[in-house]
Order: sequence, then structure tokens, then C-alpha cells
Amino acid sequence: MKFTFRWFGDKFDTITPEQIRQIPAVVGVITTLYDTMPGEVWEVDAIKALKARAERAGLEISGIESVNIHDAIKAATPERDMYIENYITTLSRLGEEGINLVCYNFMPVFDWTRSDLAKLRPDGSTVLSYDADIVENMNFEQMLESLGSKSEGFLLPGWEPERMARNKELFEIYKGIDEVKLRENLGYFLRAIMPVCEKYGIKMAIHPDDPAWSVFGLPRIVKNHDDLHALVNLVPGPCNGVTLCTGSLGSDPGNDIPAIIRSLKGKIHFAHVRNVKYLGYRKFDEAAHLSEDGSLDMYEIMKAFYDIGFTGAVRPDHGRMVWGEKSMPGYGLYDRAMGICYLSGLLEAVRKGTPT
Ligand code: DNO
Repeated sequence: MKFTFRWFGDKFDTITPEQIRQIPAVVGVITTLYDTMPGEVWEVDAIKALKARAERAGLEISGIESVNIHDAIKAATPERDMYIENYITTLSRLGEEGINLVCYNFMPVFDWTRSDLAKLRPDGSTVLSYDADIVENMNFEQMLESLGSKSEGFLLPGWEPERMARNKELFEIYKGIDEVKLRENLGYFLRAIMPVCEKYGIKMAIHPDDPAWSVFGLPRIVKNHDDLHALVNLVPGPCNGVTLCTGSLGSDPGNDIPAIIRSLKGKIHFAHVRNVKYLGYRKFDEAAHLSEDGSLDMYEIMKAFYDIGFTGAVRPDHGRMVWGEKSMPGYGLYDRAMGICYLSGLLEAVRKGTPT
């Protein structure tokens, strides 16, 4: 397993690669060109500059999260082939730079959702939180407004402002798209990009839907064990795999995360490891990474990754906001750095406790 840390680039992040370099065990960043829009072709010079920036701090680019997918591809509108061509060009440019891991999602219109970005905990830290009673009593615009007002001026990863401005039009294009159709569209996309992925050895790692259920009536197809297996069977081959995000899948207590990890041996290309605390039906807070702070057994999770021989990139995921830090919601330095120390400690314990 290779420990990595998400970094949004000098222009958007409060954290520097030099700081990341000092977190024990971290060898690389997971990053993106955060000011490109879904569908845009990435400039070669911009990719090279990003890589050089990470390398200047002694880090590699371990993967891209994300090369976002244009809604025309997800909804199969007439422009989808053009956007797929653009995506292929971007992949080949990344491949030329030796970047061989790409995380993406196939959630219609928007990425992850929460009802609160800074819920106060008894210890004085704040966390991202989801309460279905709040979300289901809002329409999409109200939710956008509410998240925007709570983000303290920081961009929300995955919520591109330009895309959000088109949200009405975007909801329209998904009329008539159910889960079956959405999965077909994903298959069409994956079949088209697999040749370039195989040429460069680029592992495509789909991110699960977050939370793991449909929100605002939009179809969602990466929620549980069966969805993940449908995805890997959709297009066989070494480059089609998953991002095993314990927090997204873990939002549904019906998902047995260690069992899902074991069932996907060889198909997990990337891991996001974090904890969640269940508060009731479709209600949860994000927690510190520590098992006892939430509802997931983090030791069993790390053991499952170890047992299947997972050697790919792993990163800590959303942290609490602690010690007065101000940063993108979920993406402060301190709690994620604590998280990575804990995860690498668990891994050492698993490794030493497993007979060879
Ligand atoms: C949230 C992230 C997601 C993830 C995308 C992948 O914090 O885990 O935004 O990056 O869904 O495309």
C-alpha cells in the first residue's frame, strides 16, 4: 500500500506539498487541475507544471482525482462522442507523463452531498454531516445555497461553480435516465476509453456515490457490493476498477466494508479510508479516522486491504476541522495527517501480526 494525500494545487489549497511531504509515510499527492471544467482537454504544459510542482517537494503524482466526466457522457446526449474524444486526449496526455491512476465518478449533476459542512462536536471540532430529514425537505437550489453559505468562501471539491449554474438544464437532460440507462452509458464510455488506458496502463477507479443512495430523484449506480460488481463485470480488463471509499459506502450500514474489499480482490485501484458515525436512518456524521470515534472497524478494513494484497494508493479522507484550521471543508491538514499516522500504524500492526 502506498500512502498519499489529496492536494488541490497551489491556487486553491491552503496546504503546500512541502507540508504534505513531512507527514510520515506519504510518498505522493492525489491531485487535479482544479480549474478545468468537465469535458475540457487538459493542457500538456499544465500537466507538466503540476508534476514538476509535486516533484519539487519530493513527492510523486500518485493519481488524479478527478478527471471529471461531462454530463453529456453520463446522459448520452448527442455531444457525448466529442466529450469522450476529449477525455481520451486528456488520458493520453496524462499517460505520456507517466500518470497511471485516474479517479472519477458517474453521479449525475453533482458529486457528494451533505446537510452540514461544519457541525460542531462536543470536543469543539467540526465535521461534515448528513441528515436526510434536512436534505429531503429542500429542493436542489436550496441545498446549493445552504452548502455555499456554509463553505466560508472555499470551493467545494466536486461542485464546479459553472456546472452548478447550469443545474436546471442538467436536471432536464436526466429525464428518462434510470439506473439501467445510466449503467449502459457508463459501459459505452468505459469501452471507448479502455484502449488508451491499456496503452498507457492507466487504472480507472470509479468513486462510489456519496451518500450511497439516490438524492433528488437522480439515478445512482455505485452504492453497494452488487453495483460494484456490476461495474467491474460491465467492461472486463485490467484498467477498469474501483476507488474503495470506506466513507461513501459506509454511509449505508448495510454495506459490510471488509467483505466488499475482500470480494473485489484485484479490482481495487485506489482506496479512500475514513470513518463515519451512524446517527439513525440516513443520518451520519463524519468522524475522526480512529475506530472508536465512529461506526466502522478500521482495523478490519486495513486488514482486508492487506489480506487481498492491495498495493495501490491509499489516502486518508475527509477529516474534522481541528485546532482552528480554516480550509476546504473536509480537507484540512491536521486531522487528515493524524488519520494517516493512525492508518499506517494499523497497517504495521496487521503486517506484523500476520504469519508469513
Ligand atoms: C469528496 C470526494 C469526491 C471524489 C469524486 C471522485 O470529498 O471524495 O469529490 O473526489 O467523487 O470523482
